[in-house]
This record gives sequence, C-alpha cells and structure tokens, in this order.
Amino acid sequence: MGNHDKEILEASAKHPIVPLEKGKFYTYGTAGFRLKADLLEGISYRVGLLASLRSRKLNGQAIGVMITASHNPAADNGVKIVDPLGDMLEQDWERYATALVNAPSDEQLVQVYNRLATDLKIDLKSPAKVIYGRDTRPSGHKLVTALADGLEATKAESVDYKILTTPQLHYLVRATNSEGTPLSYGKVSEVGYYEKLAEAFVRALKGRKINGTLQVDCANGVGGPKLTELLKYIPKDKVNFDVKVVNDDVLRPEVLNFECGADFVKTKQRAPPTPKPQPGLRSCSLDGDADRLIYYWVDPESGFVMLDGDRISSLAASFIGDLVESAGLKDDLRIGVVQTAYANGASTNYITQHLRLPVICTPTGVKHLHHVAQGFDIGVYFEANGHGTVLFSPDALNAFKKKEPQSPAQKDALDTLAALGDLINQTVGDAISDMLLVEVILAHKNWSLRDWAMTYIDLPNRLVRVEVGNKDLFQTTDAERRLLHPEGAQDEIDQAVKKYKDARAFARASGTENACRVYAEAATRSEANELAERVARIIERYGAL
Ligand code: NG1
Ligand code: ZN
Repeated sequence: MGNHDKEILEASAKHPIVPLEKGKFYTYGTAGFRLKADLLEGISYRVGLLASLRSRKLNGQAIGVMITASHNPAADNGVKIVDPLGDMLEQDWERYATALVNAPSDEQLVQVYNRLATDLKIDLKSPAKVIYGRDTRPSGHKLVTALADGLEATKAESVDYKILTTPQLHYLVRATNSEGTPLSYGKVSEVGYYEKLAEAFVRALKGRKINGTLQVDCANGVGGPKLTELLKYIPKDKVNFDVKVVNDDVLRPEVLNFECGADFVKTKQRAPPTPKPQPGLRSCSLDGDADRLIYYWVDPESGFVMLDGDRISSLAASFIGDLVESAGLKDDLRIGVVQTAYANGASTNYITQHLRLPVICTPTGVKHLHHVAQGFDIGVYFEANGHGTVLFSPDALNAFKKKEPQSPAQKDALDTLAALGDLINQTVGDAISDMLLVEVILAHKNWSLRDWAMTYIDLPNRLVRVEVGNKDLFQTTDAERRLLHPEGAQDEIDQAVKKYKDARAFARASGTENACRVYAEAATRSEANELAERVARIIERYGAL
C-alpha cells in the first residue's frame, strides 16, 4: 500500500479515462495531451497525480499545469506540464505521463503511481506544490476540477491562477521557484508579470517614439483580456503606444481561433476577414493562448505581406547583435539562432550570410529549440509559426549590468540590452512580450513594417497536410529534413526536388495530429505548389502501403 491509494481510487472514480480502441494509446506529444475536450477529464486528473510526483522528485519546487489547446478549435483542449524553471516537462517524464494516463483501470492507476514513486525514489510524504491556469475554453472548468482532485488526492499544495495565457503560467512557475533568491524572476502574481513587462518596455524604448497605430488580433482567446490589462500598466505620459485590440470576444466560444489568430494568418497567408483589413495598418495576430505572434499588413499595391517567426527571429538577432557590438561585448558573448526545417531558406541565408551568425536546425517543437538556444550566451529561437523567444545566459545578463561603459553609446547599448533581458520572456515563447520586443526594435530603427520586410525576400513555400494510415511509419533524420523510413520515399523526394530551381522539400509525421506534413519551397510560387503536391502524392502512396 502506498500513501495515497485510497484517495486516488476514490477520486479516480469521479474522473474516468475514456478507453481508446484496442492497440491505441494516449500520448504526451509536443503540446502535452491535446484532444477533444470530452476525452480529457480523466487525463487531466491523472496529470495532477504526475505533477505531484514531479514536484516531490524536485524537492517540492513548484510545477505548473496549463490547460489549453492553443490555436485549435474551441471543442478541443489540452493539458501540459511546466517544469520549475518555466520550461517544458523533461523528456523522460513524458513516458511516465503516458504510462499513468494509459493505466486501464483505477487499480492499475494506483499501481503505476506507486511504481513510479518507487522507481524514481520519490518520498510520497515530502511536500509537493503545483500551480495551474487555463485559457478561456468553457471545458477548462471541468478539467481544472479534475486536476485539482488529482492534486488533493496526492496531498499537493496548489494554487489556481484561473484564466491565464500560457506564457503567464510559465512566468509564474519560474517566479514562484526563484522568489527570495538572487535570481528572482519577478513578483509572484499576474500583476507582477504586467509590471515587469511594462517597466522593461519603457526602459528599452528609452524615449524613442512608436510610429502609428498597432492593431492586435487576439484570436478571440485569452490574449485579448490579458493584453488589455497589460496596456493599463504602460504609462501614457512616457510612451505613446496606440494599440487597437480586435477579435477579443472571449464570451462566444465558437469564435475562438475562427478565421483569425496567428495560426489562421500563417497557414492561410492572409489577414483575418474581420475587422475588414485597413490598407497599410500595422497589424499582428496572437494565437488562442498567446504564445505565437505573426505581424502583417495589407499593402495597397502588393497586397498581403506577412512577417512570421523567421522574420521576428532575424529582426531580433540583427538588433541584439548590433547592440552587443556597440556595447563592446562582441568577443565575450556567443550569439546563435535556432530554427526548424520549416524556416524559410531566405531567412537562414540572411542570418548566416548577412548577419554572420550561426544557425542550428532542430526537430519541430519548441522544447528542442529552447534546449539548443540555451547553449549560447544569447540564443534566438523561433518557429516559423511565430512561437519563440530569446534566451540570455547568466553571463550575458551579468555583463549587461556590470560592464563599465567606455562611452555614452556603449552605455546606451548596455542599458537597452539589460532592459531586453527583462522584457523578453525567458521561460517560453510569449506573443505579448515578443510583440513589445518587435515594437521596441521598430522604434529604435525608426522602421515601418515595409522597411522590416525589405531585409530579405522570402522564398515562396507551401505546407500540405497528408492523411496517412499510420504516421509512425514515417521516420526522419537530420532534424526531420530527411526520411529514413519508409525505404525509397526519400529517394523519390530527392528526385522531385531536383526538377525545380532553388528548391527544398521534406516530409515528416506531425507530433500533434495523425497526419504527415509536407513542406516545399522553390524559386516561384507555382513551382513551390507543384513540388509540394508531388511530394504529397509520394507520401500518400507510401502511407497507403
Ligand atoms: P506538428 O503537428 O508536429 O507539425 C505543430 C507545429 C509545430 C508546433 C506544434 C505544437 C507546424 C508545421 N508544426 O506541430 O511548429 O508549434 O504544433 O503546437 O507549424
Ligand atoms: Zn499557442
């Protein structure tokens, strides 16, 4: 008998797992467990058990649980665990999460729980702390109740932060664990998050002027009310930040992520139809949980122009690279950029050849990018879909604060870098923080979106989703850029790519859906489309075998 057997059994009866077809399992993927919300109640309960174990394993440090399905439709939801520094759950533990969630009966659930505690040498009597939040989906209520029951059954102390953006929860986890230490990340409250960002924004701008209005499409998700709240903390007498918040209706679930938001803009490559796009207006979109950001405008001459994660990445790398040089720290700090195979080839060329910074390509999923970015003093990482951030090492942050400036220009650069260290969310990609960063950079450079878009020309590209019988047949290597299996498929892709100029294509199994994704880019739009279709047919054929 373990310490919590009776409580776990009793509460588990209230939150049963929905059995899947024989041979199918729930898996903790790149976004945690993400499914139709009516499958998630039992899962959320069991994630509570796991979060308690994880906190106990880490000496009672606070673990986070976020309930969101990000850019997915309102009927979906998801449950994701956040580690003590605010980063994603350690990879080994994804297996334990999967084991707990797939235990076929309540009794077996207790067994798996106790076995994990024994195998991982966890003292079930030691303290545990779990903090959690959810986005605006109506199903969040029920999932939070189930989660809280899991925490109560395992006697974990818990804090319900109610409705938050995903990055706010990550902030709170790190703030909780660093409270009262020299590495304190900020006040442990939602207000603390707003105060930190607003103060750093003013400091980073250093009196520079922001030009014109910024329209922010909030995907009718949690970002809407949270952005409105943040704006109250930016002092009007110091900063002229004219923001028009749109698509911020969180009361009608059916409009969440519907024909708006960062995912819509990125995948459809057009502006949301509502509100009617206003030519020339500087605009950006957040996704449903406010961790992705895409900028764009509708040009009276050339039509829709998008500035995606690759653009934000190269803009940030260029600005921070220049500041580091002006601060006289070029030889002390290593700056690098981390991308995935979905990064536009033109951005990779721009960063390596024009900015002369190293680029590393990792598999899809921010946990991979985050990890590699930590290897630099300044690691800039973004997925093309707009999810990313910039990480500063302790050495870098120290240098910004401690280095004696030799000139007023050097002091200015050091002050701005120190402000960016506070402005940029160090735990995870944060659309609101990234948006403030972009605004700061544009203000410093006195750039319009058009100036930003002029830095390089994107290669036309196309992303296609392909239904296959079993996506797990498709195994990749080289940061997902080449297929190892099924045998022969990669050769056929190579042959197809050879037919086009400046072309590149790859296929991989999605980590969040049962499908493969094909990406192609080429010198012209029609060639990129044609190549994507060809490769999609190859994948369809191999997927059907
Ligand atoms: P999958 O389904 O593995 O392609 C998608 C996104 C990822 C990441 C995850 C998590 C693309 C092509 N893929 O992953 O970048 O954001 O969802 O949300 O955008
Ligand atoms: Zn998201």
